[in-house]
Amino acid sequence: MLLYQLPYSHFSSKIKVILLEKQIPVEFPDIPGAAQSSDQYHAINPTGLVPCLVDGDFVLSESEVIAEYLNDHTPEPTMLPVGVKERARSRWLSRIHDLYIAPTLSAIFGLTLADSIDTDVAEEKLESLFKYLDMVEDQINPSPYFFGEQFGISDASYCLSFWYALGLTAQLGSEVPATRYPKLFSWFDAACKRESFKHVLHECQCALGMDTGEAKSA
Ligand SMILES: N[C@@H](CCC(=O)N[C@@H](CS)C(=O)NCC(=O)O)C(=O)O
Repeated sequence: MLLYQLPYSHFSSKIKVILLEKQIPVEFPDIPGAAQSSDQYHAINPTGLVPCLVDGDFVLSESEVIAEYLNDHTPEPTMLPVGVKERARSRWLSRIHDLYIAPTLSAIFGLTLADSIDTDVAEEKLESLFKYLDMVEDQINPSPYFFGEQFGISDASYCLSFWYALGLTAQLGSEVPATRYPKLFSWFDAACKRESFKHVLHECQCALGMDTGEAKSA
C-alpha cells in the first residue's frame, strides 16, 4: 500500500496511526509533481487532498473512508466498537472532528503563521474550537479510550488534533483549560502512551522544526 500524506497533517495522522496500530506495511511516496495542486497528483486523487491511499489499482481519499477501509481490510485489531449504537457514536465523533474541529484548527494554524495575528478572528476561532470541544467533552466517557480498552478510529482521529489544540491555543495566548475538559485530558494522557501516536507525533514535530531529539520507534 502507498499513502500520500503530509507529516503535519491531522487528517493524514489519523491514517498513519491506524496503519501502525494494525501493523499494515505502507510506503509514503512524495506527492507527484511536488505539489498537491499538480496535474500528476490530481490524476491520482482528483480532490488534491491528503491523505490518499493507493492499494494496487484501488485509490481512496477522505480519511474516515480510508480508516474504515483499513479496518475492513485488516480486521484485527478491530478499531470500531462492537455494538451498533457505539459504532454509530464512534463515527459521530470522527465526523465532529473532520467537519468542525479539524477545519477550525487549520484556520487557527493559518492565523499563527501571519506576520500579525488578527485578534478578532483569533477570538472567534478559539470560541468555535472551545464550543466543539465542549460537545465532545459532553459526549465522552473515556475508559481510557473513547470506547473502552480498545483504541479505535475515533481515538486516532483526535490524537494529533488535540495536541495541535493545546499548542495553537497557547500560541494565541489562550489555553485549553484542563478544568473545563477533564475527560478529554484524561483521554489524551492515555492516547499519548500509544507507540503509534508517539511515532506520528514525532514525525509531525520534526516536520514543524520542533525535533525533540527522541527517535520514536513503532
Ligand atoms: N475531508 C478530508 C480533508 C483532508 C484535508 O483537508 N487535508 C488537508 C491536509 S490536513 C489538505 O490536503 N489540504 C490541502 C488543500 O486544502 O488544498 C479528509 O478527511 O481526508
